[in-house]
Amino acid sequence: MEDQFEPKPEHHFTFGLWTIGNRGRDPFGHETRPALDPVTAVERLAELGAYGVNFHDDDLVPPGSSPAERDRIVSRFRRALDDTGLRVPMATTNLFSDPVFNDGAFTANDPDVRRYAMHKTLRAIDLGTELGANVYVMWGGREGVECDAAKDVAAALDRYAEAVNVCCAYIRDQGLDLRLALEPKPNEPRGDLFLPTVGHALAFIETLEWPELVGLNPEFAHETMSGLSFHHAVAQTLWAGKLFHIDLNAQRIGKYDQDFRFASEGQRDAFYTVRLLESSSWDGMRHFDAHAYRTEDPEGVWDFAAGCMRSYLILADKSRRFDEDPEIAEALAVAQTDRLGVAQVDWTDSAQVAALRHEEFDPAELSGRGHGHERLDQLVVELLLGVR
Ligand code: DIG
Ligand code: MN
Ligand code: MN
Repeated sequence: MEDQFEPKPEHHFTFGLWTIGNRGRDPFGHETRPALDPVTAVERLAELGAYGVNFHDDDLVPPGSSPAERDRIVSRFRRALDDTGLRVPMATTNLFSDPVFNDGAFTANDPDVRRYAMHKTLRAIDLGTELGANVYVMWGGREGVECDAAKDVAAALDRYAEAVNVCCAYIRDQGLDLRLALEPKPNEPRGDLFLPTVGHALAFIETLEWPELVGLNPEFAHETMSGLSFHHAVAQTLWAGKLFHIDLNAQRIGKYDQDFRFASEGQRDAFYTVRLLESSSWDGMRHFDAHAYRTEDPEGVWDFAAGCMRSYLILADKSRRFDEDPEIAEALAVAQTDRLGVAQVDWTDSAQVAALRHEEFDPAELSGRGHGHERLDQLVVELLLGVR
């Protein structure tokens, strides 16, 4: 019998080369796995039913490669894509590994470093679009500070905006079918990062020259690190029309960026996130920006990748069961969830606003109305525990 949770390309599951290629190094230990050939990554992801693969420029073309080596690498990678049917929906730049970015890339105090970071990004945009990417992620891993006296935050945000505007200008000038997706994170590897949450990033986008070209790539672990609800962050990003991409993984509140296998932690937030993506019919990539435990051998990496996709499909099935469950439907009615979507006052009608000011209310009667949230939440818990 077919496994109903078997990943297929139409599910739009993608992985970055740096995720399945993560070699297990951490701040306190060396690599535990050998390097993964990008072509092998493509072949194994295709076997597992993934839709696509993403990369940072340096993941595919090692820094310092000659133009001839670059072309050879790209041709070989493209052959693997053609042979397997795997796509490249997203690309991004590594502006965090090279020591040159130790004080930031777009927000480095040194203008020569800022110019180099923009140059590297424009080249990486060419590489990504050459292989078919139509979303370009910008994660500012080094855009931040430890020594607060050394960094003028307003000036840093001006420079961040300058770099994003330059990239948008390049996209427009080259006529590229590409949109930028900023990826917020509160800290790590810098003490504090600029654009730390979805909220900061949404406000930042509105200051840009071409805000319509710029959206977000929210990450489960990054909002969770701050103790925030990830699915609320995604809901507001969708509400703002700015969900251009998403980084799915798992994370425990208050810990370092764990980038665990999707749904291995935070199952409730993961469930509501999947429910949101599926019920909003969002057709973007379900990208897993995560990696296998350091304990895993090379084969364990593919257990990790399969687990990410399988758990997503299981939670999508739970969401369908939620919609079909009569007791949950009844509990939703008691909670009046359908009434939140109904506007109450046309603020352009002065008579309505004035009438509201003089309307009579009985707060005591209003406060006595029950909501049935305990029963509703218990039904959801039982759904997730597999007894409904
Ligand atoms: C880490 O969360 C970041 C980098 O891996 C990459 O730039 C981005 C793409 O998803 N996520
Ligand atoms: Mn992360
Ligand atoms: Mn990420």
